[in-house]
Amino acid sequence: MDFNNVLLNKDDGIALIIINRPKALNALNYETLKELDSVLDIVENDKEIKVLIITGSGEKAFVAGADIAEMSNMTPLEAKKFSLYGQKVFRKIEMLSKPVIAAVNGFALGGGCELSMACDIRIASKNAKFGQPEVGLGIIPGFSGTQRLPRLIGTSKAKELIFTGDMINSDEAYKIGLISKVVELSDLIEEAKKLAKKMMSKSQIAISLAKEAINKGMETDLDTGNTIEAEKFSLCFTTDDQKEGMIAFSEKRAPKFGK
Ligand code: CO8
Repeated sequence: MDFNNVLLNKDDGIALIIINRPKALNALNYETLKELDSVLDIVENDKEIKVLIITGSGEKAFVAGADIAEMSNMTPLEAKKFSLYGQKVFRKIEMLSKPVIAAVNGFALGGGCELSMACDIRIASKNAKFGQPEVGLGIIPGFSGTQRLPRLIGTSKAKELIFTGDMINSDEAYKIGLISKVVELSDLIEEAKKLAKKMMSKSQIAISLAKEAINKGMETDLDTGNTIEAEKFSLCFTTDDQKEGMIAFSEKRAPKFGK
């Protein structure tokens, strides 16, 4: 399938999605969101793909937000539909059965910051900038930024960022726990792939179950979260990976998962 604004590369079990509208700093218009939606289905259904990396094209932007030109004349109903659609696509990323790494290579603003937050892990280049500048446009974050940012960094800092529209650099983003690593731009994709490969040496089923337990647990109370964890834990014992992992340990050899 050919897409206008999204590229999909696949190599050695790792899929790389590149948001590719460099002239608009990779801003998300409706077409790009739709393409991302379709590409995510391809990634989900491709058994060879174990880990997904999402980045932006060029050296300036990851994604500079939702497309302001496209939004400027929306009716309230159209705005609601656009917001709900973006939320749905980002939720698909969050619920993907495979781990997703955001490799943030520049501006991650508004919808771009929200896209990165839907990913499981964020690493960023030194030139990256994060922010939710929507209040400066007379709107609020609409692709789950009001929901995920406070969950990730706490309400005080999230409100400060959303109410001021301030941009922060990757060192600051690292300090507040929004991202887990800062690297040179030239090393960004290699670093993301290194992380992906480390995960690929482990049990993919176990990672997928851990992802579900974490995601669902973060959305509920501790007791319900613990029940979810116990269920997923028990499910591990129905898999060949659990047997292989434990036998390999006792035989003092590396496990061979996914047989
Ligand atoms: N939408 C559309 N076009 C954009 C966007 C954007 N978000 N960001 C940049 N562009 C375009 C510019 O218009 C410009 O196009 P042109 O060359 O045709 O004039 C081109 O990209 C290059 O941008 P600049 O010349 O502005 O580059 P600078 O280096 O001077 O500045 C910035 C870079 C600081 C990133 C600047 O472009 C900027 O502030 N961009 C907008 C950032 C922003 O406000 N993002 C939030 C948008 S709102 C949002 O994301 C809400 C999400 C939820 C939506 C819910 C639906 C209702």
